[in-house]
Amino acid sequence: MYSRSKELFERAQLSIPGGVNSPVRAFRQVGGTPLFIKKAKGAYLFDEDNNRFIDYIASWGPMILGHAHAPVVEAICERAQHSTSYGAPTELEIQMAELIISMVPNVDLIRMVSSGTEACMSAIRLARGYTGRNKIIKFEGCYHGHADSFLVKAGSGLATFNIQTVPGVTAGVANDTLTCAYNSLAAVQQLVYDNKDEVAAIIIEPVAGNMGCILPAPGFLEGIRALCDEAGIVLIFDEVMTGFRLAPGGAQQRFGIDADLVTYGKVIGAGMPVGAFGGKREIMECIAPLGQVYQAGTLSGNPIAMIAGYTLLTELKNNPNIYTELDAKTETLHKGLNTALQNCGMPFQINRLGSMISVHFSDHPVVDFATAAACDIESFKRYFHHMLQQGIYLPPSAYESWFLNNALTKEDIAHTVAATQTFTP
Ligand code: KE4
Repeated sequence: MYSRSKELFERAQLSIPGGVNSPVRAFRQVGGTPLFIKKAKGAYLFDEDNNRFIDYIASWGPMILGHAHAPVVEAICERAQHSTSYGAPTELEIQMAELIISMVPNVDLIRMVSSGTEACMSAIRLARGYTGRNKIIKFEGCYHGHADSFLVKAGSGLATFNIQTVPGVTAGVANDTLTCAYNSLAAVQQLVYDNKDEVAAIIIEPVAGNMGCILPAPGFLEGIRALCDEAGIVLIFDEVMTGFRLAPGGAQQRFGIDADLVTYGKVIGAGMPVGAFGGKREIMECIAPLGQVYQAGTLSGNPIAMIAGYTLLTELKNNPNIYTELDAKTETLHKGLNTALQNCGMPFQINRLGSMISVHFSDHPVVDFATAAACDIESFKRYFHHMLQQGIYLPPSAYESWFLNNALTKEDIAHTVAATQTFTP
């Protein structure tokens, strides 16, 4: 079934740490051999043993219209003939910036980078430079990439591997990162009160996707917005996951809440390495070469990544029905899973917003990292492998959101529900 992946995984570990270039791919929480993927098309992955899987990772979000989406592939192939990078400005970067600014609220200026980590790292440096303050507030279980300041009680792979403090992150850096529970407005208010005039930024995933999918409680985001206004704190929405997924204008549009800075990744690059950070002109003008807050990148805004992202975002902008379809597919999946799991003999929770969804084996609502971590991870592990055997590829960790793509058919959703029906913990 997976003999070629087993062989490749053994070989990969001879030259790559852990055999993977990103830890979450290693199947460490769920066990077994990570599958090596040969190709993908639409909603399907094909591994090196020619097994086909319905894909609920979508490269951790980017492949929102499915794999090898023809307009994107054609645009990349055409553009590559004119070189893959110049290290000089191009009209394409202007077109990309103008397109994003036309789609999302509250972004006057935007800077392209090459990953979500770079976007979030740059945004907090900018907030610190703009305010002259040192501390940031992040939420336990949220993940903003692997920059030192974020590796404090983070989600995603850190939660998967139960890494609470990361060797190599100095006490000095960690001490400037304050944390509290997601959905606890009182805790955030207390942190701001206890660190008066010292907090530069509050950075938050407006829908958390790195401890499973966790929705903001009613009033939570609004309360943080008001707190930032009162205390002169920069509110950063990390929309690396939610951007261009929850709506063309992301979570800002979906919730009608204005951030001061927003970070993007994943969908913005259509699978190519792209991140971005943007926001209010008065803040963004502190970034070099206009201001003193330095930030740079050899491949920032490179033409291949730009044409891929530009092509995908243009299709999303011109076809807003895609979001209606995607939300409807995810709702159908949600209702189906809810029915299918009734008879599995285990208490469960399903969290969903838009096309982000996650299943937790728990008898209590999952509303923050503590409740996510208290779930039955062993049952998730068994569910993951049960579904894999049925040709369904879920994220290999209970601390990840699932991501639907619009190439999924009703039959794919029905098969996912039917496979869940036969799951017995
Ligand atoms: P990247 O540096 O991996 O492009 O983006 C970091 C990042 C920032 N903010 C949010 C909300 C994110 O979810 C991420 C990255 N997400 C993980 C999946 N949970 C990427 C997968 C991986 O680490 O391989």
